[in-house]
Amino acid sequence: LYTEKMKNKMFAVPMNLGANKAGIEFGPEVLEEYFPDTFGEMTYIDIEKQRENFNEWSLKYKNTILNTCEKLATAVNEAVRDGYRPITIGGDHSIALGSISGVALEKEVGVVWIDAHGDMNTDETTMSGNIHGMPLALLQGAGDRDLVNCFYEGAKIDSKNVVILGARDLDVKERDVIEELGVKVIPYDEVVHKGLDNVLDEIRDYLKIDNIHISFDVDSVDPEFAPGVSTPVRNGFTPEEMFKTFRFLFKNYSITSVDIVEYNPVNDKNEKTMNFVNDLTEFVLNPNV
Ligand code: 6HN
Ligand code: MN
Ligand code: MN
Ligand code: MN
Repeated sequence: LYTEKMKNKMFAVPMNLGANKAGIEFGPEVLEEYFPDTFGEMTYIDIEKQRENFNEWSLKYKNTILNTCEKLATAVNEAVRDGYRPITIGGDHSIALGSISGVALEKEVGVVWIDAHGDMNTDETTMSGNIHGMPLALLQGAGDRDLVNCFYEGAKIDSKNVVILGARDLDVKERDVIEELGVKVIPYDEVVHKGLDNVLDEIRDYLKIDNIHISFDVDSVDPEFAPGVSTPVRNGFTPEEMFKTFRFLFKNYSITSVDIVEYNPVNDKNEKTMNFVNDLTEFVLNPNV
């Protein structure tokens, strides 16, 4: 086991403005209600709606998202300095701008972004204006200046230390941003063709950095197993593949911090997604690899 046993500290961010869809904001409280043993000790980051909330079409709710991400970054940063592994439960994926900024001030981290999407739009390429489609670009310094400068000025992660795993729905202009920055993308299709074991070995050869932040978007998993998301895309990971991926990452890297985002209880079926998110979080809290 590479990752030392670390104490965990959990944060809950009931944000839905980055997805501009109802339901995701209930994720943390539903998890806490059903699984108090796993989620009973989360520190909630509250979302104060800013007066000029709806800024402009291409950056919906920018002020509120930025403000929330800065609060989350401050809390996460303090946890890292105190020797904890921060686990952030979403909420939509815009909050990764905060969690990763908080970690990155203390430690140089690489990022494994597990997602059906790339989340690498900028305000110039976005077709939705939804900020949850942008955090990975922002963290590399691409996009709106105010958001790029969240918590502290400039880029938080180096593009060569980033892997997007499981993508199968990239926007056309988003692909250009990915290419310009030179981010490695392993589409889910490639996982199927090469086999997960080979793909994981490839990640180990590619990411030459010890500290890794895992940003896990529940929509990376196939909607058959995890329908409770806001932007489902077919042909995704099985839960077994995801456990294997997490086990591999915890075994081979020092996992500084984890996000688990985009769970939307309103869209769930037979509590499948809720149970999966609980099982995965249990692993993260106590990684027996
Ligand atoms: N997520 N690429 C689309 C957009 O609106 O920019 C979808 C983004 C989804 C973001 O799932 O975290
Ligand atoms: Mn995402
Ligand atoms: Mn996604
Ligand atoms: Mn194919």
